[in-house]
Amino acid sequence: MLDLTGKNALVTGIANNRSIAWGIAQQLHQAGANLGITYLPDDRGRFEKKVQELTEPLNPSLFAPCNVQDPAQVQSTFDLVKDKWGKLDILVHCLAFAGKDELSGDFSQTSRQGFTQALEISAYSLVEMCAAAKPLMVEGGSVVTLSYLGGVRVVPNYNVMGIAKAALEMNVRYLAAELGAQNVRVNAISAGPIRTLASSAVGGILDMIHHVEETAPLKRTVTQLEVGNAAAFLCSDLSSGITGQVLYVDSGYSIMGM
Ligand code: 0WE
Repeated sequence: MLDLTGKNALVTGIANNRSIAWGIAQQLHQAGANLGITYLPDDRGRFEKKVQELTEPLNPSLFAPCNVQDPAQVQSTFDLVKDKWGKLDILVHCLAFAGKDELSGDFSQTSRQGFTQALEISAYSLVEMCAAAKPLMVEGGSVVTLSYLGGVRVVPNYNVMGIAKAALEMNVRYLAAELGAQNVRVNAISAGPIRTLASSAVGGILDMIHHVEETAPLKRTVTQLEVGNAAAFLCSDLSSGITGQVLYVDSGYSIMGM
């Protein structure tokens, strides 16, 4: 059934045990994948220590700093993949950032710098990583990224992140069209709201979660492990005919009109 043994999977975007990327990494490990983990380096090494301790039980065979605002770090991450593994099968992209100021108030007040930064980190980084991964995915492969409903509909305060997710979802389609020729599939998961480091920094996230619990068909939010299971499916041969898609893992919330 769902078998990822012999597959090399690079997972980006783990910050702590609430990260959706952590839910994905656990399910890929359970399915037998060989893991590589990247983390955001900072001057106090906080993420490095936290992510290293957290992921140790999954026995990652690669552990690398990767700040996507630095092209040299992206290149050295994939150089390491080439040196250690020779080939890459799975790339999991769970990276997003907008300045806190941009995630409240009037969207028209989005700054030029805030717009550029949000799109660079949250959308362009997928293009750059796919370019670096392309020559390493010699046996075909699967790329999975994380999106959110705010990229297709207006969600109060999501603001410039919505534009970044719209760009990300279109990146998925253009990348899928290009990379399909070498049997590399590219898909996104649009996850419902989950309490994570990123979302907890957002005012009103608990109200949004309660709204989902009342409105969504399943009457609850989704968990990181449920997103992880969908990601494992998209990374496996079970989804061999699926590319360029956005799969909603949101308790059905997005189908509702009232
Ligand atoms: O994509 C996200 C999180 C995006 C995010 C969150 C932060 C908070 C802290 C990006 N950058 C930052 N920068 C910070 O400084 N989500 C889908 C979660 C999320 O974020 C929201 C949401 C939801 C849901 C922001 C506003 C409104 C709803």
